[in-house]
Amino acid sequence: MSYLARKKTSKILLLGLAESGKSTIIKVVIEGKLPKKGERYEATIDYERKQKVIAGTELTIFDLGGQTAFLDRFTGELSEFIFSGVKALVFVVDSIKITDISRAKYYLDLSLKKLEQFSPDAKVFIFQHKADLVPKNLKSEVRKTISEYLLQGVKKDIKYDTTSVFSDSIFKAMGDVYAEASGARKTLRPLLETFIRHNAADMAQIFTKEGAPLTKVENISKFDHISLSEVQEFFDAVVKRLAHSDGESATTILLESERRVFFIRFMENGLALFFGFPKDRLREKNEPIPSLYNKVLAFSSQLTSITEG
Ligand SMILES: Nc1nc2c(ncn2[C@@H]2O[C@H](COP(=O)(O)OP(=O)(O)O)[C@@H](O)[C@H]2O)c(=O)[nH]1
Ligand SMILES: [Mg+2]
Repeated sequence: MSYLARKKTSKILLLGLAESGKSTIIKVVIEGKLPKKGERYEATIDYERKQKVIAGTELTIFDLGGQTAFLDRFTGELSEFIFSGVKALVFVVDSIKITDISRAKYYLDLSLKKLEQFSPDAKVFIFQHKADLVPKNLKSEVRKTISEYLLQGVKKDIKYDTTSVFSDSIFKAMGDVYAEASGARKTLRPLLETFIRHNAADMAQIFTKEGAPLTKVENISKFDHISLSEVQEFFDAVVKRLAHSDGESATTILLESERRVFFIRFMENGLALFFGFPKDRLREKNEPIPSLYNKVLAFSSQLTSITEG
């Protein structure tokens, strides 16, 4: 069997009206660029394809141009080509351009119909995007209004997220899409759980190197129980690493806060491992940092060999 025949591939569609934010999401989450405020808008002509390998699966992300003429082609003459073999569809809507909402709903419904026809098992996500532009006191009302409108008459189970490229919401939401489309949730999570069980980690996550989380482990990959300054340190380190990235070699970063030791390991395969160990538990277990370091390295190579298969 040839290498090509063996490689797992998977298709993700990113759809939505023009200027809803699709190309920006790709730039930030897939290409790892920092988002800029007030960037000039450049329309995507027809569609663009981006490739990304996650946990051994090659994902192809289609950024479909949002102009009416393109949308009509995607949902019309090209629909079989576009909607066949899809693992996940992400429909992006603007949180504040409420005048466009009925046109968005029209294309959402049409897309769902085509998806039902050509890829009935695909997962569907709605990103209510540019959530940073909604005033805080209106956030829940806007979410309720837009989600109820968009989901009217929809039978398919849809994951609804409010997102913005100016917070980690877009990374979380895209991480979910990756995990779903690549099957990473099933392969990575048990490994991570085993590691946690055998070691004193109380924080653990596997990210793409741009920062999209791929796993969910109860009580441990939810970062809401640690202080903001600790998370900040982590993300600063990721950003610094990206700035100096040659994209080739693996590196490990060790950070310490008052209460925890953190390891961040960037692997050659484009994933990043993140662990937090509480210092009091390390002392209890008599676990010195060099031995912890070796365990993280061993886990990393185990992960590499599994996701390259
Ligand atoms: N405030 C804000 N603006 C965004 C966000 N995402 C994208 N934009 C802006 O929205 C405009 C359209 O984005 P673009 O990605 O080109 O839209 P597309 O037509 O769907 O590909 C650009 O000016 C972006 O800078 C976001 O999360 N918040
Ligand atoms: Mg675009």
